[in-house]
Amino acid sequence: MQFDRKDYPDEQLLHLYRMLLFPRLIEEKMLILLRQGRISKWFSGIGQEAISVGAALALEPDEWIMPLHRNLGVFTTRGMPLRKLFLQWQGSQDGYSQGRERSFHFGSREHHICGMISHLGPQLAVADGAALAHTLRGQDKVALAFCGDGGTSEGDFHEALNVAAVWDLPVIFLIENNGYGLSTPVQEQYRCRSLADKGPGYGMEAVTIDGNNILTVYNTIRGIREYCLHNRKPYLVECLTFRIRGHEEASGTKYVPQDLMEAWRARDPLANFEQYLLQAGLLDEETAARERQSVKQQIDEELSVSEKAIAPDTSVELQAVYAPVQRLQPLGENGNAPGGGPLTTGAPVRRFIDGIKEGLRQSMQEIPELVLMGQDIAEYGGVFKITEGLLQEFGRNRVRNTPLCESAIIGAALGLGLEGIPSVVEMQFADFVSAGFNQIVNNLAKIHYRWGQPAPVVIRLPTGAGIGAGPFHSQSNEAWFFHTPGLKIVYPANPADAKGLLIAAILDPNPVLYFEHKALYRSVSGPVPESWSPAELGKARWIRRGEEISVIAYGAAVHWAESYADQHPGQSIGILDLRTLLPLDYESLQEAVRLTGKVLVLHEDSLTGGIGAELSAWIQENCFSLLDAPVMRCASLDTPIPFNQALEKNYLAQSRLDDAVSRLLAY
Ligand SMILES: Cc1ncc(C[n+]2csc(CCOP(=O)(O)OP(=O)(O)O)c2C)c(N)n1
Repeated sequence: MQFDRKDYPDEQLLHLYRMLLFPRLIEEKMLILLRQGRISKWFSGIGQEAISVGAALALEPDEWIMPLHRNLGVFTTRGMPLRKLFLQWQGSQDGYSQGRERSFHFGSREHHICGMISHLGPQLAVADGAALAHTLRGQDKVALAFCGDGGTSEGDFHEALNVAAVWDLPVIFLIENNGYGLSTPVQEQYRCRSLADKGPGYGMEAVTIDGNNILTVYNTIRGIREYCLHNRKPYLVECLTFRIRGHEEASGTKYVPQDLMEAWRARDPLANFEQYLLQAGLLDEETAARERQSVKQQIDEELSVSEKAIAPDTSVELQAVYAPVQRLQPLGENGNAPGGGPLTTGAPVRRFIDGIKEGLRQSMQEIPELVLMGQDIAEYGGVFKITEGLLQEFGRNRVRNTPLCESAIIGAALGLGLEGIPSVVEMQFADFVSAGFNQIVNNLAKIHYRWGQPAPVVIRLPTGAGIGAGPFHSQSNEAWFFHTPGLKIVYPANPADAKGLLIAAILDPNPVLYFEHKALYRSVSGPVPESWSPAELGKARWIRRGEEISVIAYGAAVHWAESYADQHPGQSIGILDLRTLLPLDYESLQEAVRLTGKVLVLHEDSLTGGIGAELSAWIQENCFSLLDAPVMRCASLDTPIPFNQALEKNYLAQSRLDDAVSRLLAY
């Protein structure tokens, strides 16, 4: 192996050597602990350490790295205290994730390391977001994301590289091509000659290098970093290496041909660099042994401290899910209805869509770093024209047209959040959020619980049927997310809430899904306070109180209930607008039961597994003695949403409301 030391002083080379020793010797120790059952699972990076160490050293300490499961060398090179790492792997309260995450699935803001989720590819777009944050702030910093050869086959790889290229982001995408994805050899993973060949396809420079040569990795990544900053562009680097041990310790390496293994063993990054240092006279056998001994001693000492691991505190589990809300501003003087209070009267009357527009525009004015992202939202103003004019007022940096890639944009929003920049992502239609589902339910939703990182991201979802738009432009998909801890879900039904709840969502450090019903945009009007004031999340509001039955609804269904009640003045019908689905206002639910003893849950989404199922279950469990009838649900049919107007009308819950109310009244 040839080493090019450039003009590095001897101490620097010895530092590289020492940095290589840490992951290797820690891992050797951990393999013993694994056999003793003291840690549960181990993904080996033996043979690949030069990549983690070389890349981490080539970056500045405050540049974000998105490592994966074989990058122990990133964690050690960034100087994370070993005892805390050991505590992490033992699942201790004092580890980085307080016992909530395993192996390498954790991050640390202090060390600018973003914790991975198991799905691998989603890390790449998060790097886009971090690089975007630096770009917007005019900082000379790159972000670096790791990816395996297997991970390059994921759609997230394509989306993230494309976004970085289109947005000219200084991201280093580093592929560790170690020959196998679990047991799948590269011949079954891709057909290009080399993975670096993919770079030019995205309009990106790319190179393939020897990933087992620490100086090659270090020199190359340093050079690439300079390139990215100078040219404001991303770069793809493929590091050739090999996985010497099994995918994880239980799975072995039987499927690897012996000669291939031997050839790569001879290319061991640590042994080869050590040999080079010995030959260059920078190291002798004795010093090498002393170095190893000193690292081993440090590992043993830190390990003995970590043996006093503390069991996690189970009492704070539910509080750990959400980041605490600190930024809510006081309510405006002109009385924007807080929580479940009555709607403001006297404020100017606006349409539902204007409530959203105002909430967005004023938030952009009040929060100088707030970024909007979405397809066609800039010049075109979005397909519903909600962002019209915002480009002119706030500029292209903050009002960003995106390529057609929901997953990467939601991932990028999380990356902005790493740097404390809040963002609002517009789904063109709520239906398309399925293409970004993984980032929402696994990355955004879980990140605070997993390692304490807030995700200040609002996703706007134009939702709902009633406009003859067929199965893929009409769905109510709030229930897909309702089941996921860590998300908040708001669903306004009137213009004041459209504004106030949107502002609250933007000020919230947690991921908030903001459902906006398309059919309400231009059909519903009402007073909207002029001030920039958040409504309170998690508070329902009584539209009217009744004595015979209580209808619990949200979104367009609130208007169905109102119009039904208007048409039946002889019936005393209370209507509770939930406004926020997560968190739910349980007090108001209980009040709904107490007032009438008869509850109908009305929603536009299909019946089975909808929000009504949960509300009904909760009421029956907690308010049984207050009930005079079973909780009933009126929901849409359990079919996809049909296009034909008569079919759509038949699909929607509204067509069965009369029957549901009559049955409940008669009970
Ligand atoms: C989306 C997804 N599918 C499947 C898996 C299971 N899995 C975990 S690691 C892995 C192989 C990854 O291969 P590669 O990207 O080459 O990384 P390596 O493990 O070789 O470092 C697979 C299939 C996963 N984690 N995520």
